[in-house]
Amino acid sequence: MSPSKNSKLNAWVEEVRAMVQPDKVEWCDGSKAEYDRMMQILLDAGLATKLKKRPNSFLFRSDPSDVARVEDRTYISTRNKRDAGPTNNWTSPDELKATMRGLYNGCMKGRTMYVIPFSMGPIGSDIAKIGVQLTDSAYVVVNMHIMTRVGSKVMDVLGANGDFIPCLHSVGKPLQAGQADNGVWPCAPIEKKYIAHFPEENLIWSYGSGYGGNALLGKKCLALRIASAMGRKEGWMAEHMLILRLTNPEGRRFHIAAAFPSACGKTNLAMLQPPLKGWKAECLGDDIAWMKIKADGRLYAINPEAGFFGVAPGTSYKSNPMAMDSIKENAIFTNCVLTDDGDVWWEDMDKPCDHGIDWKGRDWKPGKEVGAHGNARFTAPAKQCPVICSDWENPEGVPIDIFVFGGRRTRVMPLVHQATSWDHGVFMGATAASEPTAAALDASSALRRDPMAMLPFCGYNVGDYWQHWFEMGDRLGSKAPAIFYVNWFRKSDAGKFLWPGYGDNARVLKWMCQRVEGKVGARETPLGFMPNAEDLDLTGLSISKENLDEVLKVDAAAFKAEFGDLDGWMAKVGEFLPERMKKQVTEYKKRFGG
Ligand code: OXD
Ligand code: MN
Repeated sequence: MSPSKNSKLNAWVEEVRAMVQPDKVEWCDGSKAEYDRMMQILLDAGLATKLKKRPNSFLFRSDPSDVARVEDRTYISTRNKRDAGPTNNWTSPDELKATMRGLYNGCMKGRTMYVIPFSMGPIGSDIAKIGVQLTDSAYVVVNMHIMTRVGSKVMDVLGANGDFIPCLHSVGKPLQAGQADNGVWPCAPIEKKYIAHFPEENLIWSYGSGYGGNALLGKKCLALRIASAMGRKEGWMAEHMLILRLTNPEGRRFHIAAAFPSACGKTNLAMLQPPLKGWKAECLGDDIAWMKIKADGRLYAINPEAGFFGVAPGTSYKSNPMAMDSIKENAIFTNCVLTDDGDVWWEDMDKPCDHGIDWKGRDWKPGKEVGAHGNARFTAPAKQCPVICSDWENPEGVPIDIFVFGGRRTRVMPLVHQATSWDHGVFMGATAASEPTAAALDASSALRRDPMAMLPFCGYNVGDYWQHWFEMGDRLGSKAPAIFYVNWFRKSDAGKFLWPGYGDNARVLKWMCQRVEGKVGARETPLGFMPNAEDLDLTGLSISKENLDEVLKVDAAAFKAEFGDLDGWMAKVGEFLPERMKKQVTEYKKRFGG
């Protein structure tokens, strides 16, 4: 029996039930008892292992074919192809729905269909949105419990007539009578996986994967792809950004929202602890920011998520002690090593591991093959982070002072530069780039452009997205956040990092805050404003003058050599390129004298 009085919800659940034909339907209430019951189901199915060393924590191993987001199988399905734009896969809604209906037909046989009502954002906040996910995966239910706000309170807000975003998900592996998963991660083969978004009707259909962003539909699907398209229509922004509060010794607070592509240390920056006397940093979110202009004309951000779904390899007490402390208990691990004493391990954790079971379930010793998959993950409640900000659930959000963009570049791009205007900042975000691999030292190799770190997440035409950014700037006027671009990853010719990174990145953030206050110097360069060495607080840091000069240098010839790559990127957006972006490109080249 449905506990919901919402007729739209009840009708949709019934329509899906008739199509997917589950053995039963269960409505989730988000309680601890429910979480424990789901975990027991997963333990009984041989999919979860309880960790002896971490209270209430569990390890999962996925199928080796189901380990990451599947960008090639991800669609933005709009009536007109132009509305998905040049950076998204597109198929018409009629065609995609017909294909997917064929797959969904009877796909939950032998399984339970769970109905998960969830809120992205503090329940009842005027920036928050309600979603309802239907899924046949208990693994998804427990992860959604951590990553979103699930349960009865959401149903109260939804009431009889409230609106919600329907999110349909199936692992695509029906069971025959008497068949069980028996320790085998259920999913469908790659050519049957579809992660489909219908932004014109705020609808998500996902089929065939049980992993991360493909399956936890509140995150990338709802909070970025669908929300970005809603934000454009409704005049707000959904961005792939961490949110951080820095407080200076005088007690002034600065809120920073920063966008980096995956694997650029976003979670590390979100939880950074400054080595600077009197400065304090608190985390509000590590992946997504929803931002709205409020009555005072400023841009306010909330973190729509309730947990962290972080990349495990590389996370250590050295790189991110606050993340390590966040996952001491009540955490879910996926595709990590199981150690002999019943804990988890991954590459570049602080202490070595000499024996265990690897992510594929095989006996493992360090050697040629890694023990944890490169995209192994932890799921942990945000409230367990020791430096979570007291305002992280404030329904009003926090006023953003600073936007930061960046990418991973071993060459050319200096440590930091500041936009001279909003439009210039939009250009910086739009042209953000990483080198395709750490080894790509060849100047001719193409850059991977990742505009505002939204390449895989923008739910509409990227040209329209940039226009939306320009228009938000017009509305914000003098109250717009200052915009900066950083690169923590410069290396010497010998392959050594030139800048220490991690907590020392706070020195760069301090310069940004002081720029906002008008308290620190800068020099004007063709890239924008940049610090002189003496403008950065380097107290207690040992960095050679040579390295410092190198990371603060603008190598005009190297930038000019990349004009062709820039033109290629702009040509990709082609006819959809806003006039204001064309103007930025022209001005940028002119500043370099080219
Ligand atoms: C993520 C990603 O998982 O950006 O956050 O890929
Ligand atoms: Mn992300």
